[in-house]
Amino acid sequence: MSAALAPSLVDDHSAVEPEITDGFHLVIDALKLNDITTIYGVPGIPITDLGRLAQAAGMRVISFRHEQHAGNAAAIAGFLTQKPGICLTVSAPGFLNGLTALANATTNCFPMILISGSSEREIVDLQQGDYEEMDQLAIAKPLCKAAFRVLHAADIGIAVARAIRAAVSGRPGGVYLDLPAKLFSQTMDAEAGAKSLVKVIDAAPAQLPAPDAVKRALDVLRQAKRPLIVLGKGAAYAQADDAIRDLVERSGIPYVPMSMAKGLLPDTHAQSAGAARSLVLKDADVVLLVGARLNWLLSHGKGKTWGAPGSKKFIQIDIEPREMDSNVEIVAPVVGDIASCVAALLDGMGKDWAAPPAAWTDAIQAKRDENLAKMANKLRKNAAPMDFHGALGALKTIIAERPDAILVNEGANTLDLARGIIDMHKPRKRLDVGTWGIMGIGMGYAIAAAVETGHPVLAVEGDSAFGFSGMEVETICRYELPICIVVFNNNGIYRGTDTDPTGRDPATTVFVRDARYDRMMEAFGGVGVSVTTPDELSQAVNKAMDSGRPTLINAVIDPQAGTESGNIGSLNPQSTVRKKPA
Ligand code: ADP
Ligand code: TPW
Ligand code: MG
Repeated sequence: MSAALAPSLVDDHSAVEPEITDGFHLVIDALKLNDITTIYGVPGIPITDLGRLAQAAGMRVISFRHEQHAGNAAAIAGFLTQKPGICLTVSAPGFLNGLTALANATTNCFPMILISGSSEREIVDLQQGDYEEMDQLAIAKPLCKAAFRVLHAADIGIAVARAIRAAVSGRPGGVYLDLPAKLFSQTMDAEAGAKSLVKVIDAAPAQLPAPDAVKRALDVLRQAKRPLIVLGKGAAYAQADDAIRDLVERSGIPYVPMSMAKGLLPDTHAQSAGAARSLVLKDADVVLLVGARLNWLLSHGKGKTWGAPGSKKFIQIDIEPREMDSNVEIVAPVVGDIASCVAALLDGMGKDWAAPPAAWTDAIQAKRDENLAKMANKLRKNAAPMDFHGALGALKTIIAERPDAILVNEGANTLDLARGIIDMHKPRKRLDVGTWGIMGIGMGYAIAAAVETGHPVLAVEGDSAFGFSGMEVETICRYELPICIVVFNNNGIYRGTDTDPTGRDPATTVFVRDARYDRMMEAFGGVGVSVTTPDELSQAVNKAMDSGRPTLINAVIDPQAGTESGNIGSLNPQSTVRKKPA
């Protein structure tokens, strides 16, 4: 070797030193490769650097104040986009905080992935008392669709791919991905690492219904004298909006939307039987369910709600075969994805489909007009303090004028009355407590709705409901999100008038009287307003939505106006025995 070559040999040696990657980078690369661009979470050991590096890699990382709200954000991001929303948490306590959201997502059929750091496997498994020790995989398993743990950096690619596919294929739901601390700093050759990543092809493949099933369904539907279509949030999720509109309009069949399917067709549509719901559920002879389960929200398909026993035939479109016959007999199950099923029905209907008998559609029209007229007067009341109807009348107008705004809604009276009063005009614009009737989704859903869509968000919140996620107003201010929160402040849960019979403490259902929730928003630099009339409310909301600034409006509602448990008082057991106060 000549002396002149020696130095360059040394240089070459450093140039060929293999490039390395590690667990942190592989997780981020795997998500990005699959077009996942946003993470919702709370930092801490062992995932602090993961969030930091993800942000540096151009991902949006939204840091919350509590994991449950980050998890709810991920879940509703999944509903809105058909891509699994990602929630990132620390081990044990952070994981458990996120788990409620994962279970809620699974219950609601929303795709999400909870990625949680976990503690040292060897110590956890021997129960030797590690920092934040917990067997998280075992705990997550019964509460989600699938749960995976990754021990080797080389498996990160395949694990992320499996998690994505599990979340969005078939019936969507929550997936848990357990990443022990040691995994993140494991290194491997960068090229081998890149090759280990997997891009998921066709994550939610079309599932075509069998031709026989489609024919059977059309035969039943054709015989109907009083047909009805029920649209559920599965239909909203499916993003088959045009096909669903065609099905409704070409069949001429009246339809009822479940709460998160409102706006799939505008609530003002001539065929909407939403305002005659009791009548149509009771009197219909054939009911076509599209992405709606016959669970408690539809009285399990039986009982008084559904009229005389045996008076109904159900046709059901759902991607989950086991949903069929879950509560009552389904005479025509159509198993497949909604887009494919609805397209097949449209195909089979042909050009000569006869509209339902006028006796049926006229009766519905009459009932609907009667109910809407009864409601209209109540909505115009401009009194102080407001009742729910007066306040919601103002918000109904605002949503009609701003149909792109997303409405988030939770509470009891605040929920049930808003659902009935506020018409929705576009698909996937109403996000609410869903299948569990869970309180606490408000700020998480509002934040993700703003982040994912860029549209303004109006969150209509009972004062109790708001309290479950209220601290996230800081998150809203920090990210300067266009969210206007209206707290319906009636001093409590259902009503603000209960008292402790012994006179010792506040009653269990009441809060600090005349609280000023608006000041919570001001504390973080947002806009706070307190209003007492529908006119003031209307002005304040319009101003907030024009400006796009984080705003909280404390809407003073008559504490006597609500009813216990809102619309579902019948599910609320009450003792008939009342002993004398101690
Ligand atoms: P709602 O509460 O609005 O009545 P549910 O959550 O009870 O609605 O029902 C939603 C249903 O939609 C679930 O049974 C789910 O399996 C189904 N579903 C979700 N996505 C699809 C899809 N793309 N195609 C077919 N069915 C779907
Ligand atoms: C996680 C039980 C149902 S509705 C509600 C509670 C606590 C609050 C109702 O009061 P709010 O509404 O929001 O002020 P309003 O207009 O009637 O006064 N914990 C969870 N979920 C549920 N559903 C509850 C408790 C509940
Ligand atoms: Mg209240």
